[in-house]
Amino acid sequence: MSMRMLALAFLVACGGSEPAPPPAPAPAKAAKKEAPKPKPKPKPAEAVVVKPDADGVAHVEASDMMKYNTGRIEVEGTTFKIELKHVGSMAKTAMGHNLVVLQAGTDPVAWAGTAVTAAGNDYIPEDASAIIAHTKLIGGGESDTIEVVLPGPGEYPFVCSFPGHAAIMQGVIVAK
Ligand SMILES: [Cu+2]
Repeated sequence: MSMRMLALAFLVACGGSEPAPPPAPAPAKAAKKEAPKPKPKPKPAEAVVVKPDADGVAHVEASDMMKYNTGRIEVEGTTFKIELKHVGSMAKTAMGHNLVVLQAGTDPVAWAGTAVTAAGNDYIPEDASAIIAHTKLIGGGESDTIEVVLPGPGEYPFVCSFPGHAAIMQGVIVAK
């Protein structure tokens, strides 16, 4: 084979062909992106409902994150118990928590404002007229259980009276 023949053969083999057709469009179904699955969000505490267990005890947790695990306690009747458990590890002087049940209609944040001066009494003010029941002030790893006797069915605010906690650490007891 001469050089000329080789060159021709090369041209025939590789040159002058039609441009390749564009790739066929993928079927619409395959092209459609699957919607990303929404990530499970932690429920805000307000959305978590706590009810008394078989022994009539409503279990509430408080943490080093300055939060209760619930913003709503639902009870049947007007007598029940609340166990407050501090699931954190911080000392009560730094991240103390209590749970104070207040008379219906009491503004928990405004009331807690009157409690900040009562450091000597674990933030339970001398004027206890708005208080229905309250736990001790506790630190990490501690718990306290109290009996609550409500004056009747209705909605009663509860709050932590440790300074600065009331705006976040509050909720409502709904008694039917
Ligand atoms: Cu607190």
